[in-house]
Amino acid sequence: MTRAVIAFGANLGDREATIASATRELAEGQGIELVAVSPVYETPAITDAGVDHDAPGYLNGVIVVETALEPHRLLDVLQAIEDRHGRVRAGHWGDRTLDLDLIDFGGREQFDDRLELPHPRAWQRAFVLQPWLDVEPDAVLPGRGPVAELRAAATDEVRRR
Ligand code: A4P
Ligand code: MG
Repeated sequence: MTRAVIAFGANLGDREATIASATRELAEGQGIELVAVSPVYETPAITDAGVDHDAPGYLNGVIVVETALEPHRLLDVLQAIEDRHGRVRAGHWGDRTLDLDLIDFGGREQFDDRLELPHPRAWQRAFVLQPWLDVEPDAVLPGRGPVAELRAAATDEVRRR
């Protein structure tokens, strides 16, 4: 079994309901055991142009799992759950009903056209680092360092719900 950290984000529709059912679906997945679900944070949308206070706000958090799956198979599961929740891939960093990103997979570092580990932007995002820190205070992001230090340096706004 490998410990994996998954970040969720939603800024369209009934965000709480989507996150609750996505968490349930993940927990029911073959070869996946839920370890922890973080508190949820209200965060302003980050776009290519920076913070966009006019876009609908996000709910963000992380889910820690133990899994028997290989990383690509876990990504398949995450994308299937996104699709079931009506995710339309419209525009880079566009609004979405549900985004599930694989942040860390047992400390692995790997890269191909479908999957980059760890997630390349997690290290600078308080909306990922803060909830991760809440559930794993000693976590380390491979190649980047302790999550606590990265969180202290991140400047995007997160507000606990
Ligand atoms: N992919 C590669 N590595 C990974 C990984 N570690 N986890 C590939 C998940 N997917 C990975 O993702 C595009 C492709 O990335 C996938 O096909 C997968 O094979 P996507 O989910 O279809 O599209 P995306 O999420 O729009 O792209 P991207 O670049 O991953 O966006 P980000 O970086 O996830 O940013 N603001 C707030 N406040 N909260 C948010 O959650 N999220 C985003 C999305 C922007 N602004 C936000 C938030
Ligand atoms: Mg994504």
